[in-house]
Amino acid sequence: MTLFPKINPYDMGYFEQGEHRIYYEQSGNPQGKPVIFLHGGPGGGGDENARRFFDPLHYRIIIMDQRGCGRSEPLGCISNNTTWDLVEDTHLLKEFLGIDAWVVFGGSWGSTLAMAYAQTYPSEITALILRGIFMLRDKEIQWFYQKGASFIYPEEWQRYISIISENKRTDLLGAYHQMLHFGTHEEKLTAAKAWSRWEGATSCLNQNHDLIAHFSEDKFALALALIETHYFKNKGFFSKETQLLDNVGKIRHITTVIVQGRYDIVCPIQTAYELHRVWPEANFIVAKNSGHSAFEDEITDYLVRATNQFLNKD
Ligand code: STX
Repeated sequence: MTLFPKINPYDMGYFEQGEHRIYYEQSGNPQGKPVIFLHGGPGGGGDENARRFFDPLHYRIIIMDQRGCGRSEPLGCISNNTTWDLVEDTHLLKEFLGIDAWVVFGGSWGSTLAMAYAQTYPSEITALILRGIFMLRDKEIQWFYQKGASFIYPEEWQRYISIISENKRTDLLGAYHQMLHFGTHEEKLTAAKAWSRWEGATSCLNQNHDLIAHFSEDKFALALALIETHYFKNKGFFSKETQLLDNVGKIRHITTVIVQGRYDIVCPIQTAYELHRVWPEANFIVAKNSGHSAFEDEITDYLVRATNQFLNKD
């Protein structure tokens, strides 16, 4: 299975929450089965390819750009921007659209948010499709931003650390956070591009130059880097780092597919495996020739199979 053809939304709009204007769109079939796409990062935003995981004849496809990113405004705004704000936005959007319950589809940070939302509002969800599991625990942040992934992409790592002075490299997240949130405009932009490139360069098993270029665009890089460092510095605003694992009991009855790349360098399979161990009811699929991205051919195939499969059940 491959992505569905490009389509345009039949409805686009904004809803306001305090200083935030949050973008949403609907495409596909207005009478179809509702699905919400939760994008990654946090701070990655949605784009036109997000629509393409769902059969537009049978799905009502809803995409929301989370606070501060994508087409939402103000871009990069981190005030009143926490996991729990995004959970409420997701819930409010569902109410606003007059939907009782929907399929929730999320990869990477989108999987984190999907689980946080599901554990808060389990009755609002008909099925879950999760990819590249991320639970924002210290060891996951350390692996990707401090030591681990560095051993696999040493040349990209060199670029990532090069903008941080040597005496600050024992805490790269802290140093980036400082530059991004308290630096000059120029420092912010330099830091944002280096931060974002690191993620773009490590997301696919075969380096994807279009993706790296996209991650390096000023606006995209700024939103991603500002919001990610804000969330990671605050440990995802979870009360305890095992919060999502500890609360699997609230969602284990929901039909769930987990798709995980064996060679995911951004969100290593260890995390998905730990989730699977406490949630054996979920269908755990390992894509054995893939990295992190939803656009890895094999991962796209499993994801589209899952969205098709859920059209036949209710
Ligand atoms: N961030 C993982 C994540 O959620 C640590 C993610 N990785 N890339 C993305 O999200 C985008 C492609 C959405 C930017």
